[in-house]
Amino acid sequence: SFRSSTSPCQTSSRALAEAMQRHLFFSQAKSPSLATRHDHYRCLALAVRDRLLHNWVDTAETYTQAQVRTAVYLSAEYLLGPHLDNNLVNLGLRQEAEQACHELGLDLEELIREEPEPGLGNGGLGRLAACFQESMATLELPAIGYGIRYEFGIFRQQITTQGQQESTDSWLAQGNPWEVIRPEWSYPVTIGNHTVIGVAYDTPILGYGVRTTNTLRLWAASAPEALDFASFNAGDYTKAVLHKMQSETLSKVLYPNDEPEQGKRLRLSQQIFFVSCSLQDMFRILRGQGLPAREFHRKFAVQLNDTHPAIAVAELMRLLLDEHRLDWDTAWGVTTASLSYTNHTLLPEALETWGIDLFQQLLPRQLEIIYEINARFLRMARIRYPGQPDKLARLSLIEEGPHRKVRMANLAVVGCHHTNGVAELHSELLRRHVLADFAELWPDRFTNVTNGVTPRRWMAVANPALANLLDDVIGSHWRRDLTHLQALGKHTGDDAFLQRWRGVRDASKQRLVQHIHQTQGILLDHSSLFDVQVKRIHEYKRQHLAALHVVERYLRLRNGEDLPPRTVIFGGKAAPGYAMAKLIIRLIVGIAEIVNMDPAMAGRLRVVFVPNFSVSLGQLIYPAVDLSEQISTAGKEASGTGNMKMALNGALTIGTLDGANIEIRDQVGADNFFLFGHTAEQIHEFDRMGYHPMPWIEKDPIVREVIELIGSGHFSEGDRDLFHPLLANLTSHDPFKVMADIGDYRQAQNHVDACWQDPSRWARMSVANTMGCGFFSSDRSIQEYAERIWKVAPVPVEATT
Ligand code: 26Q
Repeated sequence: SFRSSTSPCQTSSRALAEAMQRHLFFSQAKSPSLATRHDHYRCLALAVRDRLLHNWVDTAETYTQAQVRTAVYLSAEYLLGPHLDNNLVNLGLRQEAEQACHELGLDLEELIREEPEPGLGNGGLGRLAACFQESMATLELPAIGYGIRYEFGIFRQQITTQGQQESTDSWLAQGNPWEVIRPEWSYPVTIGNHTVIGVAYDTPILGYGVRTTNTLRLWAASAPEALDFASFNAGDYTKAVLHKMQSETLSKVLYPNDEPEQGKRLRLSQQIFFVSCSLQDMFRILRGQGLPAREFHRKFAVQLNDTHPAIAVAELMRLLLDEHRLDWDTAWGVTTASLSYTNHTLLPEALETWGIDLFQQLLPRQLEIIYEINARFLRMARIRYPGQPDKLARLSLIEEGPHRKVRMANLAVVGCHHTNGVAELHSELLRRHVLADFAELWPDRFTNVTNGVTPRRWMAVANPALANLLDDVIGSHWRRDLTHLQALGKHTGDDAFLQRWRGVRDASKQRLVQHIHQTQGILLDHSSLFDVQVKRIHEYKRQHLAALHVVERYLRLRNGEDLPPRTVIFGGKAAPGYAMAKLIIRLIVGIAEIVNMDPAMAGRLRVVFVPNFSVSLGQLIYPAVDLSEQISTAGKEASGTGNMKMALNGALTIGTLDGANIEIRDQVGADNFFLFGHTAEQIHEFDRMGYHPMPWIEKDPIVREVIELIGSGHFSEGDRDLFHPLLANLTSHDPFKVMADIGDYRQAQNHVDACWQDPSRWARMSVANTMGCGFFSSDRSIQEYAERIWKVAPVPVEATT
């Protein structure tokens, strides 16, 4: 049968090549002479898909038969990145695919680059969700991820002299071989006086070296009726299709902001849309197992990825009360026993709220339920805190005032059994500041789970040369248990090993040099220090601090100082409505233009802004980083995960005591980390006492010169006004305290230069970074969630089909 012909044991390069040829005819309907590179990519993708279907079907069958407790991840974003290479690695088919392509006269790497990446996320939060899916599968945990199948993902970024230009990301334009539509699983969601239908699209999530293949189920919005026939028959064709268009708008596009915008009706609609579909699907699964609604919490542990799905608290209550007829107390017990919440931010302005009016319009029944939850909660709190109306006002799910609002974080904490932060410092600050009143009320609900990243994508796929070296030196177990990296400790004194290490790193840098040369026409020197900051552009991440330092190096070099050659690489998207972030991009581009043109900078300093930073570009860039810039104002970056990806691949970090930087420094050793800057506590103290940049500037002649040069129009074709808003901010009220940290940053950078001058010392520090990063596997994070929060255990998948 066709099944035995694709069973794993018969998978060989020959069979894979034949399968590709079959798909060219039967799926692409083409002869070889007409086939495009994209056709060949699709043929390989489909051939690989054929080979994972057994595992996928067996996994679903195993979970159904065993009636297992299941982890459910609810996230509005999944920044998956391309599937092909990752799936080949996780299936153990990478070499066969290379050979098969070779036999067909194709280049595997070229085909891998053909895949448009599903950019269904903004940055860290979305990428974390993707790493977590892969780790849950690798750990053989029964799990489902639910989200939205955005037709357009995060916008494509082009960089011109004008700065960032956005265009739409049509990732589905050429079809998607990795998804399966499930029209039989679709659910109605009523929003205001409209009902839309959510249709399931499933994507397989492969564990590494195991049969487990979990499902990521994304909802696409469709209209209950394609046409309003009354309008159609009356000749009003526009009106006839209006409702269909309005419905489909729901899953049309990802919001490109990584902070909430006020009152966007469509965004709230997206949230209830995917949350309601997901919960209805869970009840369908529950029913399929013959379990009653009141057992929901026994079957499912549901993790809320930030407050974007926090409406689940009210929607689950609504379904239990109205559809499944449970009484309030039972329903509340089920809800709070099912849900748990991860917070990803410390910026108070980034806490999500929704105006009562909008809520009332779109979700009147859910609002009624929120009022009832709040009334019962405050009744309890009033007994605990008699005569403390201020405290009760802070705890309330409703923000009072002229425009009353629902506070989604408060709703999440009240409706969940656990709330966690994503790094030690972040969790501590949640308990002490952002959610202090709740932490006092329910100390046991608060916990930390430090983020992690998957070593499969971020080492095995992104850095195969390093993976090979590790296999030779410490064996291959690190892919499943990253703590094995500790074993590198025995080799730090081995010169032959250090030579190979440097060879691997140099090859990665050359690969990046080639890419930047081909795409931007800039030729970089791979032997220079690669100093990299890639992440969303945000004032709190302080790309402008790094930019000011570049200008300082430019001045010092022009003054004849001898500094070791550096290549400074920036990348990242700015939210389209975030003017200051866009101005920071213009500053970097302006600096790059002047520096790269100046003959005096040749061989000493280069500045590059890599456009359209993405998962694929991350895979290319992270292995090539010598110096990882993690320079956020202390107390502002919840965790960071790019910091982990770079250190894991052998970069040294220059960083503040913020987010997971602190834990990275603890793990790799303070001697192998370039620390600078004020602590979160000191920054907090600035805010309490009043922060004034001028005294810092007055005692720092270099920074004055830098600011004057930028203000003179040197980097803006003589335009003295362009950067004024940025400079005015830095010199007056700057909430991110750039001037307070820039002196210490300079000293740390000088120390970087000194260490770089000693290549074997740098190599040993690099090894120490990789070696110490075993803790930052997302497998470890997921194990903590599974054991401490979800109480979900592994279930190995049997071959059943
Ligand atoms: C909310 C409402 C309306 C529109 C947009 C949003 C929105 C969307 C995305 C708000 C926030 C985000 C993304 C936040 C994010 O990526 N946070 C990062 O999460 C990482 C994973 O935990 C951390 O490592 C980073 O420190 C944190 O910034």
